[in-house]
Amino acid sequence: MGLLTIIRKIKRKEKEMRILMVGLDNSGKTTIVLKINGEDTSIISPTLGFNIKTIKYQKYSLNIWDVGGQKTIRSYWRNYFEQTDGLVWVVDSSDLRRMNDCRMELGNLLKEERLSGASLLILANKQDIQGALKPTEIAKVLNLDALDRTRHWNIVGCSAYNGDGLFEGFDWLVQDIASRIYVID
Ligand SMILES: Nc1nc2c(ncn2[C@@H]2O[C@H](COP(=O)(O)OP(=O)(O)OP(=O)(O)O)[C@@H](O)[C@H]2O)c(=O)[nH]1
Ligand SMILES: [Mg+2]
Repeated sequence: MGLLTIIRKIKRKEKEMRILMVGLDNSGKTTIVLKINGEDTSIISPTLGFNIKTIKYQKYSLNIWDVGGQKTIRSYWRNYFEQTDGLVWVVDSSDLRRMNDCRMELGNLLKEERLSGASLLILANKQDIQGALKPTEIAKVLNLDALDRTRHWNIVGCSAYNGDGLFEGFDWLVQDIASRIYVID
């Protein structure tokens, strides 16, 4: 292998980001990943294990880990924490009944030392549904103001159904990670 090839390889590696998608079951994690990748979102079933997808996003390559959110398998989330650059917490903004669960699970997740350096994007998904809580309301319910002061976080309303807000959210996440990781661009 020539030196240039090696350098190119390193460079390519540098532009990789590892993103972990988490949130309660049915919040829309898998739909969001498919939508961002321009894939069909009409047939989706609950994720029982995990899916990994590598997506080209701007000049970056995102390794997206989409894990199942059902209660019985949430304990497996911890297997995916290592080397996470960006954490995407997906909320079903229309699921008022489970907002408390949502807050508690997010709270537990953020106690995790291995995730302490990860940028946190909260996606207030399903904004297309009538009666869905707005991002500001979700921020209140989830008590985001109480997050650790060193945490980089943002909340964005979106709909995986029509795509609204997804790029706004991921643009922020990718820029935030890039500004932390890549000194020279
Ligand atoms: N109306 C509406 N429905 C959505 C939206 N996003 C996802 N859904 C629907 O919500 C259901 C759950 O979506 P999934 O993407 O499977 O949710 P998930 O978070 O991956 O669920 P688990 O894999 O079980 O953790 C599906 O029926 C989706 O079609 C949205 O923005 N609006
Ligand atoms: Mg899923």
